[in-house]
Parts: sequence; structure tokens; C-alpha cells
Amino acid sequence: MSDAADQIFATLKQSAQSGAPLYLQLRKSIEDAVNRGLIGPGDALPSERDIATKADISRVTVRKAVQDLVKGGILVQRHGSGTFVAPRMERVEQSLSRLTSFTEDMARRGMAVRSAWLDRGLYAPSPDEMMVLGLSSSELVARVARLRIANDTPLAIERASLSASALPDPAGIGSSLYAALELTGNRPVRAVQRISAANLGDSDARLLEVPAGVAGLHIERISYLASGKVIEFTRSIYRGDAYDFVAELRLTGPNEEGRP
Ligand code: 16G
Repeated sequence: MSDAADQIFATLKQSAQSGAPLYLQLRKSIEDAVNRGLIGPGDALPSERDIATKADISRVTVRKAVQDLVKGGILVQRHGSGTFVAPRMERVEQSLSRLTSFTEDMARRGMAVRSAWLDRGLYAPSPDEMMVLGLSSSELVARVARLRIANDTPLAIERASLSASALPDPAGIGSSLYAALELTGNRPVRAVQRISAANLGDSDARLLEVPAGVAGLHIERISYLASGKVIEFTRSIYRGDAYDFVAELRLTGPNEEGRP
């Protein structure tokens, strides 16, 4: 913890007579310190006990202030490692007219990409997977579920399902699903994407390091090979504070589809 952060608690100690409840005063001191850049994104906060000792207040008060700031997205808590100033989000602008992969999108922006595996394996298909991928109940589905992370910020949870005949070894895809599909001539050439609003549930919010209940985007992508066969059925949850999806719209000509 830096000297600057020590100052926050010293300041709090001095101004403790303002009359406002102590947890509100502490909350404001931490918020001010973040806004003024005294502590920056990714910086660790001292433990509850240290803050309580430094600011001469109870641990219950510290916990209340910290929990408020976590709920508000100013701080993030990671199990086992502590409390940190939340990373500042730069929104990613994503065109809706190009069929690109997450790895390509982020690399184009100069962001370092990595994924954390949530699931990968061959399973009996669900009714949805059978319908979309055209599988029978005796065939297997390959599932690849990942937390997608760019510049150390988790941006999306993606759960892809493909026919096991197109992806017999889901554990062997390396860092990019589309790169692996390209190697076997199975990279999609067209996709239909459906985007809807969603409030993040507890476990998704925890993975994306945002407070539970905040706005997110639910995206379903069905991708096709040139032959017209469905190759990918992916359901994703994107952070609402991180993404702007941008579509270009054109006035249709007299002979084009969509004219009333
Ligand atoms: C994109 C796609 C996802 C695809 C992934 C492949 C959306 C909403 N989703 O994130 O469907 O599976 O790219 O990325 O755009 P990869 O090649 O880096 O694994």
C-alpha cells in the first residue's frame, strides 16, 4: 500500500467530526482517493483490519464502506487475494458486419488476449444443441466454455457448442477456436447474431468481476460454413460496461429486400 493511501486514512481520522456516519466518511475518502488518482486501477487496499487500525474505526464499519464501493464498481474483491481498485474500462467498439474472432478483434486493438477455461469436452447434446447443430441423440457435441480476458480485464463468458465431428478434440484448440477450425477447413463464413439485454447473475458477475445484477449483453451466435451447414452455436455474456456493438445501416434501393 502506498504512502498516498496511508494519507487517505490519516485524512479520514482528522475529519472524523463532520457528523456523517463513519462508513460514509470512509467510503468518500476512498472514492476521492480513486478519483484524484492517489490510488489507481489494480492497486490493492490494505486488509480490513489494517484499515480499521489506521483509521481508528471498527472492522464492521470498514466492511460496510468497502462493500458499498464493491457494489458501485469502484472496488473489486478477489477471493483469497483481497480488495483492489477496479480496472478502468475502455469500451470496445465492435462492428456487427464482420465475422471475426475474439482473438483477432483484441489483437487488432493491440490488447493482450487470454482465456480461462470453464469447460471443454464431449457431451451428449442438449435439445437446443441437437436442434441448432442438426445432431441426433446418438451423436456427441463438443463444448468449449471460456472466460475471455483482454489486458487482464475479463470481458466475456463464451460457451460454444459444435458437432464433435467438426471438433473431435475440444481440449486441443489452443488459444483460438476459429484458428483451430480454419486448420480443418471448418471456419465459419457467415453468422447470425442475436443480442439481448441481461442482468448478470451471481456466478457470471463474479467471473466478470462486476457487481451482481449489473447490465450485460447476452449474445447468441449461430455460424455457418459456405455449404450452409451450421458449424457453431455460441451463447455468450458480455460486460455491458465494456462493449459497444456498432451496425452500419443503409437505405435500401427499390429492388432490394426490406423495401416496404
Ligand atoms: C467471438 C464470437 C464467438 C466465437 C469466438 C471465437 C461474438 C459474440 N462471439 O468472440 O462466437 O466463438 O469469437 O474466438 O462475437 P477465438 O477464435 O478467439 O476463440
